[in-house]
Amino acid sequence: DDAPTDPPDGGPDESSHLVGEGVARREDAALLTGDATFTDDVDAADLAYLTFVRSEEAHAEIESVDATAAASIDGVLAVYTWDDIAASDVPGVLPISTHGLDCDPPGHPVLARDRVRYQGQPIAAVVAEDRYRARDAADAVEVVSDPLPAVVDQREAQEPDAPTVYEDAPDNVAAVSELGNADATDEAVAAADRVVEVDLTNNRLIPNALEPRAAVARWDAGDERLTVEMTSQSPHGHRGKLSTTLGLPESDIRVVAPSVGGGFGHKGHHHPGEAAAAFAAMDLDRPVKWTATRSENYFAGAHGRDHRTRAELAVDDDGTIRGLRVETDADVGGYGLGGSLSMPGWYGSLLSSQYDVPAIHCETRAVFTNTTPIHSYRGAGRPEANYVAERLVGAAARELDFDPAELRRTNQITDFPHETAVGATYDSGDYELGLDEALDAAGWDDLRDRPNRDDEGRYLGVGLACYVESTGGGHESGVVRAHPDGTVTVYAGTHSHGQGHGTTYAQIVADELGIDYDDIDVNEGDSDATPTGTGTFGSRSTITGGNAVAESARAVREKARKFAANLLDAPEDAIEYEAGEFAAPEHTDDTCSFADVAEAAYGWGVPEGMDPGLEATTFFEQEDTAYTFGTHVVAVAVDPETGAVDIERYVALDDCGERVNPTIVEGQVEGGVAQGIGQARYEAAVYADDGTLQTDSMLDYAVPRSFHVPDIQTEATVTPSPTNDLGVKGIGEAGTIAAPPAVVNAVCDALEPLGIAHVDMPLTEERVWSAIRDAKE
Ligand code: MCN
Repeated sequence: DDAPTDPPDGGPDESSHLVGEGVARREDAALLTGDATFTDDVDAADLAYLTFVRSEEAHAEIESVDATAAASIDGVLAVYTWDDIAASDVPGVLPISTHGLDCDPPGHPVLARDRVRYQGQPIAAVVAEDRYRARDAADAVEVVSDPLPAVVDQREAQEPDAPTVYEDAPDNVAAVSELGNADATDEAVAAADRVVEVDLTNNRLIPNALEPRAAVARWDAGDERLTVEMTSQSPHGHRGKLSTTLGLPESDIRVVAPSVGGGFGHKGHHHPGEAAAAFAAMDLDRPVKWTATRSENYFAGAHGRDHRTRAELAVDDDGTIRGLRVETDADVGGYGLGGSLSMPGWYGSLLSSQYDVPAIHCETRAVFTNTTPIHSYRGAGRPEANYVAERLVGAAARELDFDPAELRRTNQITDFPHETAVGATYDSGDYELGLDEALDAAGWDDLRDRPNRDDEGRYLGVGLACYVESTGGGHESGVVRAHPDGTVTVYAGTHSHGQGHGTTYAQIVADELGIDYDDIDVNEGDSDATPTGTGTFGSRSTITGGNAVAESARAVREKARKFAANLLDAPEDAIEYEAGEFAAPEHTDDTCSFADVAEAAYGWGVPEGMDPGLEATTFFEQEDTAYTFGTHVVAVAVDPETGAVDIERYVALDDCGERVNPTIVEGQVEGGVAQGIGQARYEAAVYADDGTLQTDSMLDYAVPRSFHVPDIQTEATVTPSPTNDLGVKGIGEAGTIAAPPAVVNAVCDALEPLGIAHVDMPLTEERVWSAIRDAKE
């Protein structure tokens, strides 16, 4: 019953309740038929093209950059180096948040100043009449550099003789953050019957959107205003960052995100590309386009994850968890970027997962290495935290000889709100129900009862992972504007790059206004259209943007009621409103429609005491975080001859509160699970010791193909969140959080008869086969 519903003849019945319906995504036709405009489709008269000269070395001093030959190539308009930026009024350094830092890193210059710290760092930018000449000229730029020893591993980087990425941070540690209570955790570890340990690698991932990053910058010399069309998840966020990098007031910058072919976190981050295009557009007074190649995305687009963690779970023989101690080395690459440096609460604060853990202590070190900067990849800290918690609980179940589901049930939090030992206040949930429903749907008992091996000799296993995800955060603006003909345009500060806000926001507003869904247009992605905006990340849009547009729609409805009272010549409290029609049955048989009211609101002779117009702007501020939760169950068969893992069954049960659109929610879960399986089984960025990225294309970096992704059975429970009127929680990242530990737990369960306790992600055939071979030796 969650199949997409096609609104018949231009929309569902006006009186129907659309929130909760699986309305088909209205944005797909344009995206699928090529009608949508992506950044690289943007054209302009006199458009020039920018490309970068990038460092081949991961760590080197730049001795000289000679652009003479490149600049003399026909059609080349400019070749910029750091000297050109230094000679201008432009600061030219990407801003980073230094909150909580133990050192003062110099920041990421748009073009290398004197040293490069990762392979692919931009050294010079070439602008030419077309992109081919720009590329040829880039090849003609002569860079002389003096290579330095590189370090690519965050633990090795802390060794006394390791190369230093910044003089200011001699041990390469950028920041140390602590969460929880160290003494209470020490006591719990000392008192518990046993302590279960894991040493885990959370593999470095490269976000793979269909569309590489791109920007088109235009400078209006008359207005002295910069417009940047770009692949952004957060147009207002990029406006603020560009303002710092370029030294322009925010009010002189407009950022527009046209259709964006996927973001997954890394299009929220500020990269040199858009800043260099803007610098060139202002300098040349011509529109300038920059589009990353796929390889450039691999070398120089922000990466995600890359944690190394030692963790201990203090647990009694009856299964009671007493404490959790976690020590994490988080690689932040050559230039830690904003959040990754100061480590937001999204990692440590989720370590309690669904369990009542009385004492937790987490120490996280952010470490510089000569690798591509780390920012966020779908989940941003929460998959890392959940992997630690759920692998530990999996390992504990095995040591205690407990059914992994029972061990979880024994420790699940049952009362809400619940404050964890790492300071998160879970708003609501029914964790046991979610677990039970997931186990039922998967046939857990039958899967557990299977023999260790099937007829083909494959090892059979079943695993699960529960999770809790913090969703939402901050404030968001939503504008609802009725036009004189009764149609409505909604503007929000969030940005949909695959999530389907055009559909879900229209569902919300249609319900609030009682008008036809097809009369509602949704617009996002223009920093000029809303007063401000925070953007789309952290599964925050439905909670913040959805509630903002809902509140604005309610305000519009209440104003419309006043106009209707005037049109019907009846007192306001006698006005009834249903399905787009205002009536006052005790006063008149006349009725008027929402469109009649809108026409009156913009017409001559607006009633005394009322303002003309029918629109409202709301800032929705989310005060309390909403915690999504769920349980995923995986059954696998592992071929000992080849190491191949076959996922035979995947059940995802997720609870994101009220679902605006269950079909879109399912799609979000499935996409997230596919990426979670990608992390668990295939994907990892690999560096050679000298800092050369060895996985620099899709030939080496294994993104799962459709046939690698099993059928995913999606299930749901619905626990409305008390934190917001819509009762919603976010869902955009849930799959990436639950899938990796669920898959690894299942494979470890399968390999238990061989005495294999753990295999690090990604569980490639080679790794699994090697683990089996080593175990047999
Ligand atoms: N939804 C719903 N009911 C809920 C929760 C969500 O109907 N209770 C719907 C929403 O209305 C929205 C979608 O599900 O259409 C996702 O909403 P939400 O969970 O609020 O997440 P965001 O819209 O803020 O999206 C961000 C999240 C993140 S952080 C990443 S990364 C991510 C993701 O979404 N990147 C994506 N999903 C993606 N999907 C696609 N196709 N492409 C990406 O780049």
